Amino acid sequence: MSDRETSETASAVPQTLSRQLAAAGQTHVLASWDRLDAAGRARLLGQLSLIDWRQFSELQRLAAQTTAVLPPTIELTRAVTPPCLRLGAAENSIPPAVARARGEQALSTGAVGAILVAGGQGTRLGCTGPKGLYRVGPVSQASLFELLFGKLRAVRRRFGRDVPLAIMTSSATDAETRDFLREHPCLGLSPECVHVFRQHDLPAIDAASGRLLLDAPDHVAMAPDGHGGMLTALAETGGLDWFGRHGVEQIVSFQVDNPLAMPLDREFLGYHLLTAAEFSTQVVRKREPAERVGVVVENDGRHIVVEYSDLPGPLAAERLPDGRLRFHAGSIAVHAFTKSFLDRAAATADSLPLHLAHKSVAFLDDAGRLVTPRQPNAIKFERFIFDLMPLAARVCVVEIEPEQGFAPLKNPAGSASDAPEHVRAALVNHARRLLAQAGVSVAEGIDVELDAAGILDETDIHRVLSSGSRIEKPLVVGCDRQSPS
Ligand code: UD2
Repeated sequence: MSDRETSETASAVPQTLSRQLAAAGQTHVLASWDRLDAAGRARLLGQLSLIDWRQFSELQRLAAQTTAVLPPTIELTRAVTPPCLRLGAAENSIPPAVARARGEQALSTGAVGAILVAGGQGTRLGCTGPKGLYRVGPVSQASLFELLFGKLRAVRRRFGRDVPLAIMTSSATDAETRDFLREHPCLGLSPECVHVFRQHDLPAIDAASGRLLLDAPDHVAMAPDGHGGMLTALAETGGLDWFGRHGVEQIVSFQVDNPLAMPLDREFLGYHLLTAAEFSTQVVRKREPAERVGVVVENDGRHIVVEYSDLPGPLAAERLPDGRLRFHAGSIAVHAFTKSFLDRAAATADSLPLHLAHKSVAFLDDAGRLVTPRQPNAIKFERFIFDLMPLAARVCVVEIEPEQGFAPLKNPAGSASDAPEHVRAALVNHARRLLAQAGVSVAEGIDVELDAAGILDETDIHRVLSSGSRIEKPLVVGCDRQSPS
């Protein structure tokens, strides 16, 4: 439906759409049409016009399947955990110093770009706006966005080249993210090196009837199409060409909820480049079956990530004779791709499989009352970017320690794991460890934080604090010479 058609239709449903709704058996979404005002009609039409009606019957077919998820595309019983390089490990086939030098070269020639996925709804955390605005800096109270953008600024300061950043938003986060970046101009990144793009939504489908659900008279229940939506959305908004114009050859991607993420780690980039991988990924050792991380597995040279919700319980719990979990390469969703691989993948982005999740979705009943079901009543659909892994000619898996680069913010305060207090503690511990390596001691019980934009590594710490100094009060260790006590 064209814009013109939409704007002319405050009073009537366009014929094309009427036909599509009738063919799909979804005319019930117009039940309140006669009672809607012009704004409500425009809102509903706007949403309906974004639904891909050719794809809809496929969504219904999938929703009717008895399994909640698609079966993994690999024979798991014969799969193994692939060999991993370990960050900083002397026994790696490529010496860490060599990898690091290669990564530095890539950063200093401006060949690396980044994608930050920030379209999730933060439902578990219980936040309504974009998660990126959540303030988690233990001393600075900086938001996730500030902490993560800071890392790119630190790289620019060291290597003199911008890292072009594409940020993926969704219907749930787009407006507020854009407002925030306008009010705080790109958080110090060069505006021409920031590309904000929005992923698509997919409708939720009533599990029993296969029908669309309305959660308001003028609103269909829909949800972002998963971080795999980045490929289509990036290509559609010219993002891949934009990276190309900036001279980007390698693209890292990372999630907004992990302030310790180190997608631009030089050694990681070096392994990615020196192994000529099309897809590299960081993992942490998964220790308990219930940890909510996908696992990287390999079978006959093919790598895939099996999401935690897709891994059968007995397989998740299986252990090797040495006590490690059989599937222990826990994905933390920090990836590196060659740009040419993403270009190739974008041409067939629709072929990323749809993952299904049974969710509880509020809906209007036949009497127009809003019902919030306690049990899952609907199917939601998502695509995952890591499903590109089996398409890559070569994959490189790099294990890091969680203390170095994984502190996800998922749950509200007071939860057993991944809550704000755990993330803050992880940031403090990280700062303490790096400060100790730089010969700076910190008094017991004192919170310290490394300024994300100011401190890339030990060298930067020495620019502001000399070895042998001691921190006696809460401090954000930053770029200016500081008084520690
Ligand atoms: C994700 C991974 C899991 C593990 C874990 C580490 C998936 C499917 N699972 O689990 O294997 O790596 O993270 O923390 O990736 N997002 C979007 N658009 C969407 C959906 C999500 O941008 O439509 C973003 C979201 O903002 C967040 C990230 O993707 O940054 C992860 O989403 P999640 O919180 O739903 O994934 P989670 O924690 O179940």
